[in-house]
Amino acid sequence: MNPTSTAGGPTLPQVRRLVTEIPGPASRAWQARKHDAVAAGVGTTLPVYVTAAGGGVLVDADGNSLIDLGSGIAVTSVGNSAPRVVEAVAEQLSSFTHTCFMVTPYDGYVRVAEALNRLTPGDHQKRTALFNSGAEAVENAVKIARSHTRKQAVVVFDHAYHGRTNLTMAMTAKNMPYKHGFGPFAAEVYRAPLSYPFRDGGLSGAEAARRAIDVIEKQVGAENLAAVVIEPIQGEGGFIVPADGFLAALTQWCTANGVVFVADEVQTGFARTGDLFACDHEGVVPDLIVTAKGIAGGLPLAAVTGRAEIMDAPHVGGLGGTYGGNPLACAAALAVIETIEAEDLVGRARAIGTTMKERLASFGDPRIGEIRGRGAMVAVELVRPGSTDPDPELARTVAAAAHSQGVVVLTCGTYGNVLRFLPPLSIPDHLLAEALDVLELVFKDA
Ligand code: PLZ
Repeated sequence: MNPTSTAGGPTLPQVRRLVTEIPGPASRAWQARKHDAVAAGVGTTLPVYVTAAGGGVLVDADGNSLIDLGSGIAVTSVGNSAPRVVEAVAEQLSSFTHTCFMVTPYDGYVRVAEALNRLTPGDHQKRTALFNSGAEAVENAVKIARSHTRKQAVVVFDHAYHGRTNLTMAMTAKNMPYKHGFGPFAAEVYRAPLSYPFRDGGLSGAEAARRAIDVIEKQVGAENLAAVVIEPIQGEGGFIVPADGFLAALTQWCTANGVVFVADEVQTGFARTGDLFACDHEGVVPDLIVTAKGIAGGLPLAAVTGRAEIMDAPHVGGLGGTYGGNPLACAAALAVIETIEAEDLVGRARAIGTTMKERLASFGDPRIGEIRGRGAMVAVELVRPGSTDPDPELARTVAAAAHSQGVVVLTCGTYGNVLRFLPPLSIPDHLLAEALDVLELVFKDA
């Protein structure tokens, strides 16, 4: 096969094949040019330069074919260059690329809004507004909640990640690398304790919610609070699944106190967790839901969807942006939704999750403190055996070894000790099994 072939998508051979060390000479040459051309602050986890991707593989400039367990951080859930996405975007591309929806609109935007209103949790009347990135959408959810409630404070949680813009840096918990040296941060952002079953002594969902609500009531006050913003399963913070009932208790408190409950489903949305949205798992109905990443198969798109009376609060012209709901991204999103429904990717995510959790458990490794996640959003938290002391060194070692064996994995967590897996839902079973074989060996050697 021609190693420099750029034909991606599902036509790529679904194999792990290493023809050079990782990264190989061509990637190293590009990395040297990157060093001279790109701002140092933009880091790279695994500097293989990709030329094609699809199904469950990434092909690099040296002709290596790597198994993808990252999906570009939970974005290409339908697969890279998924057929319906390619076709829909190509068609849109040849019609028009941009007009600006705020100037002369087009139907793709409206169709995406209708689809999101239909698919997101709850059967109340909804409205949607489209943006470019997760962070931008989170900012807009806060603007909308403030406009609706005429209050200002925002509550977020320990270990939260909401983005890198000024307001979302304030909302994100972790200093390094996201915030360090970049302050001052936006005002009126307060942090409450999360439900983190592995580290909070096994508080029940109701107990953890009570603890959070106490902090909110004593330190903020419902009469000042516009919104509670939470990831239903935390992503960057460590794939932390709150105890059952935690989210439901928070939503109830919000409803009773005139506070907008915002679910940040940027990482968890669009079939990733084995439900269309993570909130669906417990039947939680957020007032506003923020989506991005998996929504458009790799094209930049994000959305805020929610109760009509909240969404319609800002004045006409108060929401927008040049590119929000770009026609190509909207065409991609409609194709993604069609793909999820036609290929039952919700079911596929569940099956992937079951396979992964069973295999990871079979490693029987005492340094794996917890295997957690839902659907195809799975992680292992690595600790010193017999304790909950984080072992970030092991996470780094295992990730680096997996990379050198051609398996793309990511780390996360406040303590950097969580190895996370976000395979594209288009990954074939044999590649998933092979990636887990590699991980088992890597754990043995580490
Ligand atoms: N909310 C829950 O996961 C993005 C960040 C990677 P943007 N997560 C990946 C990095 O290091 O920058 C994310 C998220 C949740 C918001 C965001 C922000 O989404 O599209 O990156 O702005």
